[in-house]
Amino acid sequence: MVAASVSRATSGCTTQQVDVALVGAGFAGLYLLHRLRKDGFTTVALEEADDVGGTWYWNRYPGARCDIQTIDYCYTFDPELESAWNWSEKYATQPEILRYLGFVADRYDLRRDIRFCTKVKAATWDQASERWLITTDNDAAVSCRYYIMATGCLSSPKPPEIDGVKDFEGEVYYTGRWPHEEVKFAGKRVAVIGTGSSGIQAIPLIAEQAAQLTVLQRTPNFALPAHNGPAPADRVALLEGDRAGYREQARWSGAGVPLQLTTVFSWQLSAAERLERFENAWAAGDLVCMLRQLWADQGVDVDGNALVVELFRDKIRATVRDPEIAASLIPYDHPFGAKRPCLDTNYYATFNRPNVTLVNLRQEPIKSIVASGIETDKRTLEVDIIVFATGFDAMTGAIMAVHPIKGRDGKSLSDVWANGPQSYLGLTVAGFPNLFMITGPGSPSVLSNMVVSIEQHVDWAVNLLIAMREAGFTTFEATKTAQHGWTRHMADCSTLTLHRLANTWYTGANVPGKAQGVMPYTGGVGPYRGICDEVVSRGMLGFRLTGPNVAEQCNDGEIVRLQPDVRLVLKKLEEMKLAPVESLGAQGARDFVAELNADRPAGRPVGDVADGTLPGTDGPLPYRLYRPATPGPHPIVVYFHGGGWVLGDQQSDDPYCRDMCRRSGMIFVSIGYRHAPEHRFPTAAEDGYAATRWIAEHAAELGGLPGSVLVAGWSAGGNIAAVTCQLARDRGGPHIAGQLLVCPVTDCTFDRSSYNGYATGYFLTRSLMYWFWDLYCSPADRTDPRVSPLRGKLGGLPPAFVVTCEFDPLRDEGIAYGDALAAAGVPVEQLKARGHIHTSFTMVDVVITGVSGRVQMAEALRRLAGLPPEGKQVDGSVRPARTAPLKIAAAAD
Ligand code: N01
Repeated sequence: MVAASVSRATSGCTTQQVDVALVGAGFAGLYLLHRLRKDGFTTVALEEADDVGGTWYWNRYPGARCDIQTIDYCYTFDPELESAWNWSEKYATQPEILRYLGFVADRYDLRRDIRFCTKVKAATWDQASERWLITTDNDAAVSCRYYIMATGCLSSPKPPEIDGVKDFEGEVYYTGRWPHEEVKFAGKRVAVIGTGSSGIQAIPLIAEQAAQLTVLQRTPNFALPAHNGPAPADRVALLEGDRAGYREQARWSGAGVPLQLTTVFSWQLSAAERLERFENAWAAGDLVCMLRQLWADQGVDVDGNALVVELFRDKIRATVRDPEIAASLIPYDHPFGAKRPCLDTNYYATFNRPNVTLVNLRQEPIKSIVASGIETDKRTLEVDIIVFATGFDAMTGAIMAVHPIKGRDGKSLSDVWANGPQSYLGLTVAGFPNLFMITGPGSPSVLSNMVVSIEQHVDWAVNLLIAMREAGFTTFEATKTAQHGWTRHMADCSTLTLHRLANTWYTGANVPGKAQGVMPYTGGVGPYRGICDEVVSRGMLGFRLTGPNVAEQCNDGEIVRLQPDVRLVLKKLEEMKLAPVESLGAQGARDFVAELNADRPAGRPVGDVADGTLPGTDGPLPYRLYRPATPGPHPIVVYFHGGGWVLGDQQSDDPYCRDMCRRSGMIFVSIGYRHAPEHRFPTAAEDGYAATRWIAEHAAELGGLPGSVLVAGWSAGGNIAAVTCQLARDRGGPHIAGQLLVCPVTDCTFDRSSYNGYATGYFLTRSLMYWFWDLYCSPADRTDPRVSPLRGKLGGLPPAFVVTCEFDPLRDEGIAYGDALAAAGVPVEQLKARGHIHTSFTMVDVVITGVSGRVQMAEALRRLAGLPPEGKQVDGSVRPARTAPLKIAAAAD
């Protein structure tokens, strides 16, 4: 290890010289200091407080506890440390956690490198020396090669934004800066402002002591009982049975706790089964369990979430005796989990106490604090003590608001982040070389078990520093391309969850004037870890590395270009190491697809599903009809499934047909056209045309609007839909009002760039397409427009909506068809789906990011059918708004 040294800076002050300076001595700072010292870096930690603990040093308010079970909320880097410490409770109190952190500091002799009572005043990058200069309010400045912010996500309390606090003559306390001395509430009239996690933990205990407690609530929150006590025996047994396995599972989980996500959807469960699941989670007293184990759609779909919300409301009504107070405590404005839910002990029951009053600030806002108490616009509440539990300037507050950080060319981080934080991996920022943030904005951080995320960040950052040292590099910096890509990936991830639907500190909405956007990474702890590892395995993708005696290295690029859920699907498939479909033979491939379909999530309910047959050219063809729940008659969409003219049947795109039927409000009739190799070209095309004609002629009998139909299809089905339009035009009908072509096959040329660029690795492969073509169509027939519609005459065809996916071999021929239709004067809209693959839109409820594409497809079908947009009646009036319990669903629509 290189000893830290002290030098004279130009100003004449002594400057401490170290390899690494870090700020903060909480969970992150302590582990960082330990790792850096162990790996031979001279290090100093700067800490404003007079002892270790970070958030657990400052948040000493009554009732403060962790809300992730303590056996999970602790360090795991050293098995000996794990066996040297025993937690006394399922959720440890603040004093116990603080003792633990003190114990860790002593065990690894960390205090000697921590400068306590030292606040950083400024951090400035000096390009010439390639070092950071850190000035402090206490003693020497620090010159370091690397600067690491381990300042926590919730450590900068937000001002209460209420006038007159200074005029108050009583005592004022802030939960985030609680005094070390005991606060005596006995006999006092106390007001608590704020009902987030801090307020909800403190209120029951203050109520037990105070003469009178007034709770001032602006927004009600979801809270579930902690049921504290000893750690649950089953969890302990799991941990003790295989400690390493348990910890590893947490590291690769969604939230940093080894709990499996449920795969059952709400519509697969009866109301009684849903209630049972909810009651089990309620009894478990575990936030992660309640957030992830009820049903698979609870965190991604507003309707699935509304079912949880309703069960919460019942619990509150059952606990709080006064129905008016209960009504005020019921959350109404956000999906469950979109805002951080709370873990409580007797919170709701506290409002049954005679000495507790709830003031609903939505009905009587605070005007100001006055000498005797709090003035609302209805009255003055006279109190002796005011407790502000009003929260934090989260995620960015402690990084940019606390002290100026100036990077390359003197640019300040506050300016760079003026419109919201941008980072690469939530760890680094372009323009700020050699700066790390531990659990910064852009990483899973507050959406995870913080300790698991902290350990991952610390290990990743220190491992990079070691690798750089070995290779002779002295600076690292994220590139703008990489950072831009990460910002886009963050936005893609946030469309997967419901966080964007709530005004919370996750989005910066709690701080007036703060730029808004979902700040934590919502893609999950395990996927995030995988991405960080991939950055390394791809040669530090997105980083520029320099050193005095080595050539600069920069593998520029974006680490994730696929949609997040598509990426996970592909990873899963890769892990399954499946044989290529084309190697299975036609029947083997059909069996395989049937097996895959049997495992997929069930499709959503629609009004009615009916199977039938219709007369084809050589005998009956089966079909499946999906009818909306709304009263008919409805326009009919004739649908052709995908499967390369070889695989699938009228049921094989069942979830897609159900989804589109629900979203468009139209009847979908999926056709069981005949397949190759038994029935080669042009059977599928001719079956498609015959079925369309018959359905158009029998529309009224099927419950449809007579006159015309629409056609739609995916992949080879898109090919049949396109061909059907050409045949209908040339053979005198039926009238087709519009065509929806999703990733269609349109041509027999295989040399377009997408065929080559995405030949393998994106589900549909080039060799599978070759196989399909060979089975369906001889080379001599391939230029026939009945299989290569791009080569046909395109004028006079129905208006089209053409969907293509970025990572699909068929992308370019789909775009070519859309362009050619437009050139021929056909009205065309194209949806080019970024980050998607060939199967994205039919993997309903697996590829959640496909929703917006399907919404656009449904809207397009309605336009093509001459229907008003969803939500508007035919007469132009808007459908009545949904009633209160479905408010969330309405917001998400
Ligand atoms: O802060 P919050 P917190 N006038 O922002 C209200 C973690 N934590 O300290 O929702 C009136 O959640 C505000 O109202 P509104 C945990 O991650 C963990 O409680 O903005 N009211 C809200 O009710 C948590 O989520 C534990 O309308 C005002 C409250 O104050 C995070 O820290 C324990 C107001 C603030 O709630 C933050 O929790 C504690 C105003 N001017 C905290 N300004 C554990 O158990 C704000 N409010 C581990």
